[in-house]
Amino acid sequence: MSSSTSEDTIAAIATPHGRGGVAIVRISGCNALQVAKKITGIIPKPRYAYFKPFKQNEETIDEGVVIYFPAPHSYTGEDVLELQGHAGNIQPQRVLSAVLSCPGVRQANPGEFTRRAFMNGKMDLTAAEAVEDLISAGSESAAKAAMASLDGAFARDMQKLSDQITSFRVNLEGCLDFPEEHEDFFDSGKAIAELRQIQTIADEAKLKASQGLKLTEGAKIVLSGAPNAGKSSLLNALSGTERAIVTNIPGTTRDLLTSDIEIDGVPVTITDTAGIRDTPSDEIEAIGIRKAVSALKQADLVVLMIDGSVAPDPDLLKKICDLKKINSQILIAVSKSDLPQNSQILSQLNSKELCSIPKLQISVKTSDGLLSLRKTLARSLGIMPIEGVYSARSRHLSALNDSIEALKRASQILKIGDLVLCAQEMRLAQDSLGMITGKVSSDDLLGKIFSTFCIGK
Ligand SMILES: Nc1nc2c(ncn2[C@@H]2O[C@H](COP(=O)(O)OP(=O)(O)OP(=O)(O)O)[C@@H](O)[C@H]2O)c(=O)[nH]1
Ligand SMILES: [Mg+2]
Repeated sequence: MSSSTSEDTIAAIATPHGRGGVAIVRISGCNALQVAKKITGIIPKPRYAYFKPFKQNEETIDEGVVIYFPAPHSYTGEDVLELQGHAGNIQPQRVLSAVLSCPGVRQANPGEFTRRAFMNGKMDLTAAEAVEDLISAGSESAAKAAMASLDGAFARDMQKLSDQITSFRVNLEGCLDFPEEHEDFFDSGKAIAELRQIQTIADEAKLKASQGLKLTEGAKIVLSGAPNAGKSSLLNALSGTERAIVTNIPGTTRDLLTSDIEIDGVPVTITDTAGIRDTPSDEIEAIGIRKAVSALKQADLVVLMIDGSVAPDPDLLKKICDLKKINSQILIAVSKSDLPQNSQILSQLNSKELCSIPKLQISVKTSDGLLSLRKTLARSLGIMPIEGVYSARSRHLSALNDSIEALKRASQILKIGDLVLCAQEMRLAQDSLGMITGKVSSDDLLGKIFSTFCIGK
């Protein structure tokens, strides 16, 4: 890849909007030095910091530090200039306007600096995407995983996998080119074992990436159940806050209430909902129930709360089956275990229809069962605390899955001795890996990826 592919010079504010210590206007492209001359009056030496007034048409609009990073030793691989001035709601915008008035400079699009870094070979696609994941990390573990990807851990695993596939393909293709020497050249037993080893590496990478995806995307848990079941009490207990109003009046929660917690490092949003009942007391409660149903559809996991201390709803089983139709990922928490429990409820919940749903008893009053609940939530959400996790996105997982599927097919085909088809599947497996790191990419894909970035990155 060439070290500079873009003709126009781009500029943007690289720091967050609002009050703060410093705001940085970043400029990248071949006109960066002219911008330095026009705004600061100097041609800065590479990587030296100068304190200068920033001027527009003789008027001093700010003052601060100017640093110049010539290509290719910069974030984007192009000439980069940084103007570090005062932060604030207005000031950085004034500096940016002055920069944009320089010839050949335009406002950067979202993610355009990082896109240029990728195009100029400064980073592969997993690292470029990790930049955005790092910025939007919702937990320390998510930030750690994003940093691992930015540091190349994901790309290295993909490279290792790709290298193994290459060496396998070299043997295989060699054998196809010289079929008469097939017998001596190709040991099918060894090849099957080698392919198994490649599949193991791919499966390990998938596990790390799928945990990374959970860290990047987080998870959504929705609390559901009849009025007074204890949903809001549980939201408060899990989040350690008094986020929700708790009373013994059925129908206390009307609107959706959310709280962000962490489960084994994964950022989880818990949504408390209006208790669902057939006869809402008024229109407000009815709207709340409709919103609750819509939240249920989008949840990764629904915690259905059932008050274990009262006589069961005669339609309990039907209601659980109806809920399963809205969202099949359910966990049942029988609440108020500190009070005498109604034996009918427990026997109904043990019925055959519900045997596949995890169930546990909890008490928010005594905290009994809350630790087990957190563990069960983690298990139900597929959260596994494993080493070496790197941040990933669903497009990575789907490409990795495609690769793993192609490897599986290759392995079956190899066993029946069709080397031509096996070679084709191995090529497909390798191409899918290329989609992850960006060796195989299209403008469309890059457009989609970088458009989700913030401006200035
Ligand atoms: N003894 C006991 N009482 C509880 C427990 N959890 C909740 N409660 C009580 O049950 C009542 C209802 O609790 P909420 O958390 O408001 O119930 P909810 O499901 O949010 O109710 P709605 O908002 O009306 O749908 C309150 O009086 C709580 O103090 C528990 O574990 N033990
Ligand atoms: Mg409530």
